[in-house]
Amino acid sequence: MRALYMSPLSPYTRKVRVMLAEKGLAYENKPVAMDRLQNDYGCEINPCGRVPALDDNGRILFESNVILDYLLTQYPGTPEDAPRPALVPALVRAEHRWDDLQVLSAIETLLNSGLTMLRFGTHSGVVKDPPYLEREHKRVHSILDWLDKRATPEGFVPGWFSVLDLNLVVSVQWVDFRKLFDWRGRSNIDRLVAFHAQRPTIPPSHPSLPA
Ligand SMILES: N[C@@H](CCC(=O)N[C@@H](CS)C(=O)NCC(=O)O)C(=O)O
Repeated sequence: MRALYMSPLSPYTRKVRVMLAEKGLAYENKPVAMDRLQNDYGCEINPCGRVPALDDNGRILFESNVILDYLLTQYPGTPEDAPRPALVPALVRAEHRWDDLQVLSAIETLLNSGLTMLRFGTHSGVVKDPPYLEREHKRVHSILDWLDKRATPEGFVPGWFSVLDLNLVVSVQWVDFRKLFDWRGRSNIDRLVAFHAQRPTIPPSHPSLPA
């Protein structure tokens, strides 16, 4: 049995949904009501009390990028009709390990800033963004400038669909869905996102669609 503890609008959950689709792995969705979290979810599934978490035949994993790493390692194959470019075989490239891990961390920080804006900005009901959100806006633009220098129009790892690409596409599509900030206007990132957003495994889990 394979089950994904999830929330339909969660970008972190979506990364795992895309990877499960890439691998052609069947699973059951287990929606988690974050506002009415049962204590046994924290005790038995994810001590952080967050989604996603994956139960893969009794092995429980949490943290989206750890789950992606697990799925790539544990299920090295892809279906015969898998989309092109091919999915990378590993979370990061051995020969570019530190560069790739930094890109992943920067995208994670961008998404965290987006969540902070969602929780404490005008979306949370306040009339005006509190001044400390200015810092989050500066941060995301600094990250985007930095990422643009490391990206190519066809991805962070040209010739492949990488976990870095997956993280970025899902993050900026969620930012658009929540109307948090304008990430566009950088040529490599704009083209990278347009290129990989077409991939058949990406659109079905878009947050605007029913789960
Ligand atoms: N670093 C975690 C972040 C997961 C996360 O923040 N998930 C959100 C949903 S988008 C959540 O569960 N929030 C509920 C909470 O923080 O209480 C990951 O990559 O899985």
